Formats: sequence, structure tokens, C-alpha cells
Amino acid sequence: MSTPSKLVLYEFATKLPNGESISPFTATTRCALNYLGLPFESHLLNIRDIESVSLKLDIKPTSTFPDGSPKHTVPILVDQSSSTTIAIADSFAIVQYLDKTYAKPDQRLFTSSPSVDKLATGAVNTAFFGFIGGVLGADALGLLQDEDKPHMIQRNLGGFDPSTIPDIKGTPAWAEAVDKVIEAAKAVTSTTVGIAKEGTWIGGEKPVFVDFALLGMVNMIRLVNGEAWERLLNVDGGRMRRYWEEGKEWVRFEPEASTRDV
Ligand SMILES: N[C@@H](CCC(=O)N[C@@H](CS)C(=O)NCC(=O)O)C(=O)O
Repeated sequence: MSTPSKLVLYEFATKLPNGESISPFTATTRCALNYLGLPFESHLLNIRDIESVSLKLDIKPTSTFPDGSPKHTVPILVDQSSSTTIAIADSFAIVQYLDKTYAKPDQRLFTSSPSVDKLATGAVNTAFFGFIGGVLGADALGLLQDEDKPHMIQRNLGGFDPSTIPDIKGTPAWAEAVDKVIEAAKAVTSTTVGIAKEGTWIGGEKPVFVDFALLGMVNMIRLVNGEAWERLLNVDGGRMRRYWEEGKEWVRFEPEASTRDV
């Protein structure tokens, strides 16, 4: 195993103290880096600058905006530990690279079937995006840098501004909406209760990519809405709380190892 001299993770900056990103995908990648014990630096960008940074690094788009145009995303990992600089986007591709390059035999970051890992992660993402899309959209948008809001509304939301939805927090309708997303999240996490008996993780005794993806989602909800997060931690007879307690160390954002490009 080689030891990296320089790993940089690109994330997007928010209005939170220290600029910490709310992206579940950058948090997933942080989890993998910290789990492997790899030192790295976070570079915090404006969302609207992700494209120019990606083009400079010669990275291809990872997806498309709703209007079909190419979309570049964070996380981006840059590894300058060898003579050839390696730059990769997409959390799954990045963690595959880390697994191949840095994981010790007892630290494998995927199951024996990466396609099953990808399907499982898709289930986690689908269940949890109910929080952001339907319930916490305005809260999440409120944490973005002011200059990123027009980009988010125009490019990702087809011109729809979630902050125009009347604030229903504290009403029975709000409690009902949060109930629905908690149920959706529970449906996913409970699937593995009783199967993965050996430990906290979906991966069994040790976490794998889908565990990091779930921790990334839970972290996003923690940052966006503490009340919904508290309720989430109580699902599955407290399994979610144990999950968080054991994994929060890996998902941590270290401001002292970050630089702000905004
Ligand atoms: N499948 C990608 C998704 C990454 C993604 O959607 N990142 C968002 C931030 S959460 C992004 O960079 N968006 C750029 C934009 O909206 O212009 C991954 O797992 O890395």
C-alpha cells in the first residue's frame, strides 16, 4: 500500500459555520477517506464553479441537468501522490479508486458484487431524497451561498423556488410529511435488520460503500433539520442512533483541513 502525499476533496461551501457542505455524496467520500485513515484536504467551492473546476481538471460530466445539458458534480477527488495527477468525480467511482489504491485487505469498501452495492445505494438515495425534495427543500436551499441559489433554482429545479412554499413547520401537516419520509427511510434501513446480524453495518461486521452513503444522508439531515434528524435516529429500535454514533467519526468535516475557494 502506498501512502498519499496529497489528496484533495472538492466539496461545495454552505452558509454553515466553517462552510461545511451539506452534500450527502461528498460526506460519503469523506467517510471512505477517514475510514481508511487517509489524510486529505477539503476545498470548498461555489456550486456554480464546479463546472469550470471540472473542466480544468479534465473531468467529464457525471450526469445531466433536467434540461438535458451536461452536469458536473462534487465530490471530486484529486490525488497528487504520484507523478501523474489523478482526478475523479462521482462518489462511487472515487471510492472504487480508493478501494483499489489504498484499502488494506481487511478494509474492503465494497461487497464482492459492486453492482449490488450500487443498487443498494440507489435504494438509500431514493428513500432519503424525500426529505430534501418534499420536506426539507427550502431548509437546504437556505443553507446555500446566496450566489448559488439562482444556479440551483434555474439549473436543477426548473425555475421552482422552494422558499415560496408556505412554511408549515410545527403544524400537523408538517408532522405528517416528516412521518412519511421517516417511514420511507425506515423501509430501507429495516430491510437489513435481522440479516446483517453480525453488527451495526449493512456490510456486516465492517462498513461498505452503502453504509458510507447512508451515513452521508443522515449527516445531511442533521445539518439541514435537527428535529427531523433526531426522529430519524430513533428508527429501528435505536439502530440508526448506534449507526450514527459509530460512524460519525468518519463523516466528520475538519475545518482546519479545509480551504475556501469562495
Ligand atoms: N452521483 C453523484 C452525485 C453528486 C451530486 O449530485 N452532487 C451535487 C451536490 S449534492 C452537485 O455537485 N451538484 C452540482 C450542481 O447542481 O450544479 C455522486 O455520487 O457523486
